[in-house]
Amino acid sequence: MQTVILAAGQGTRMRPLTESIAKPMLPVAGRPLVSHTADAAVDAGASELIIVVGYEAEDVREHFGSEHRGVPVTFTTQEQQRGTADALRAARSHLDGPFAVLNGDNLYESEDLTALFEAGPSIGAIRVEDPTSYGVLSTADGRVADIVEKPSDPPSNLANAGAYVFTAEASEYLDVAESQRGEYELTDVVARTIEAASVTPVELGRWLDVGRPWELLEANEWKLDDLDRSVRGDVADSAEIRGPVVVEEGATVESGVVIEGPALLQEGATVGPNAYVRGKTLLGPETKVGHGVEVKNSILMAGTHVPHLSYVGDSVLGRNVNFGAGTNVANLRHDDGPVQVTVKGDRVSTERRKFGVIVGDDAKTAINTTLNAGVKLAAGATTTPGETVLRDR
Ligand code: TTP
Repeated sequence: MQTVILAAGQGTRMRPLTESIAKPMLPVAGRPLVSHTADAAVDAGASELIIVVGYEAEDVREHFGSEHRGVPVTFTTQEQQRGTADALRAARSHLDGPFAVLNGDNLYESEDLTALFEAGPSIGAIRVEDPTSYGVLSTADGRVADIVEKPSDPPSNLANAGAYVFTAEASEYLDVAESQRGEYELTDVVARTIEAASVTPVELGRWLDVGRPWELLEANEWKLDDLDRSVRGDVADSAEIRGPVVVEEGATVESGVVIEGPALLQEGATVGPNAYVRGKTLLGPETKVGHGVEVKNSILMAGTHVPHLSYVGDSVLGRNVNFGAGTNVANLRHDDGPVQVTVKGDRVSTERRKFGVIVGDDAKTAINTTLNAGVKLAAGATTTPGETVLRDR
């Protein structure tokens, strides 16, 4: 089945990490987020991947080239990011039968997509405790009757998981009216499909929508769990590697280091001497974790250095970040409440007891900087020696 992957969005809720990179290209367990989405589609039997690109498109094109694991890849461009139905319109001329649509920033299990593809026309749904912030499916006689956006009185616990199989005719329904928030929405195309055809709800076992920075951390936690131990880099005799740790060729682990898996050290990463890397950590290409540094449950993107005497917990550090000696991250509130982050001007709960900081590309902290839980540093931001950063900058 032809599978359209929507990957054109600007990822504004993910700022500053998406300042100069498309959200689907952010690293999850060492590979772009969207490559995990594409894997699940290929494993479920996609015959062609049609990837809609727009914002920072070049990296996406370059990453995939003309095929993904033997399946042909076609690119199409959405010139302006005017909504998900508009994105699908950019793919219309390539469609020639029933087709699947996936969000390029969502993680799926391949078994779930297999079931979705087999049941088409179909909608993937995830069972959630509180569906009031989702599109919620109402069903009748085992078919989808309606999808209600953010209902105060939800008709079910089945939330729309942004995975669909459409009928061939649905490509004629894409010229929907502009929604109240000024976008052309895929849910309006879904509504017309539900009216015209019998659409099956398919409950997914696991799903993650990666919209905000802590969800990138969750994605990394999920996909690092799938790693098998493999140590091909240069590891000092006195270093201890515990559990499912991948040390890629070209990565270096120096003396006195302890690494507890799951963890992935990519090519050119250097750890130690005397450093402690704890579970669910991704150290991207050419990263450095130096002497007396502890890193836990974090993503360090390519070229980022934390060279001396620091603690980094539950955090996402963009590309080419440098932490001055003694920079420490708070990742727990003393009232034990969930850490909050400002997303597009609103304070939002991460629903995580432990969450550290989000740091944009090229930011640099001075020595002995303290970063409070939930703080965001913009791309290129700096701090002064001994500074305590309590608010975003
Ligand atoms: P969203 O997550 O709603 O949008 P976004 O990715 O731009 O992020 P933000 O809201 O933080 O700005 O989009 C869902 C999926 O659809 C996602 O994979 C991106 C894709 N998309 C497009 O391809 N084109 C668009 O115009 C929009 C709005 C989204």
